[in-house]
Amino acid sequence: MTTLPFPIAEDPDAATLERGRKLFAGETTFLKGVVAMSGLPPADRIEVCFAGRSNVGKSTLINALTGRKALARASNTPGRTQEVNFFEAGPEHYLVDLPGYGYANAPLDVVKKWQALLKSYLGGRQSLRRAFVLIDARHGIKPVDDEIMGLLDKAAVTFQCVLTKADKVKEKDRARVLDQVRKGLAKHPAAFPEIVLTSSETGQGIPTLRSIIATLV
Ligand SMILES: Nc1nc2c(ncn2[C@@H]2O[C@H](COP(=O)(O)OP(=O)(O)OP(=O)(O)O)[C@@H](O)[C@H]2O)c(=O)[nH]1
Ligand SMILES: [Mg+2]
Repeated sequence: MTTLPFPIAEDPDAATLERGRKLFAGETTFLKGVVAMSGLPPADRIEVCFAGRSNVGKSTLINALTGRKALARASNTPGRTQEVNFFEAGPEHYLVDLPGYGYANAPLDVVKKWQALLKSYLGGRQSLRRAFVLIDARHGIKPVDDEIMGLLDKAAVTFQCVLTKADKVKEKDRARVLDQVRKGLAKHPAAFPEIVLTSSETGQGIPTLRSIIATLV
């Protein structure tokens, strides 16, 4: 049997699941929203961030991980998250909700400002252990995603692809999109060799993602 490149992450063992559960069982609190690199908190925790196109489900995923309905502001209006938002999960972890990219309808100067911040954050944050790059499971990797992945390659930031909205994928599209995503990831040296398939709606993949975050060192 040949192993597929970029397999979907398997369910963690019971002990690892428990570490993930524990990390997110405590309170997660909003620390601050940052609009410039100078506002970043000290880089003294294990930090993970959630990047992706506008509306892909970054804020909703943070809410699902933390079990809070409205910790991170999610909305149907693309461009909802406009700052780099820091959340404290336990005493050692930061979760970072990023502004979406690839949203064309916001005023250009505003978009330019977020994008510049997004890029300097992704390229220049020492304590960033892993970037989760969220991809809509219905649509696959778009050119803007590929651009961000290229930036992460250059910055040598390991990134892991998280497919979102798995509950919305039609069975007939699933294999095709996965294939497209795997081929796209194969071009990126910074891509972590496992994909996480998630749905914030059904909870699919959420315990796995919690465990992945909890076991980063
Ligand atoms: N069905 C379904 N809908 C989802 C899922 N995740 C997010 N959504 C919906 O997608 C929309 C956008 O979600 P957000 O979490 O605000 O997206 P975002 O990536 O934070 O968007 P920006 O902040 O604009 O970059 C909302 O209407 C969510 O309810 C999911 O797993 N399943
Ligand atoms: Mg958001």
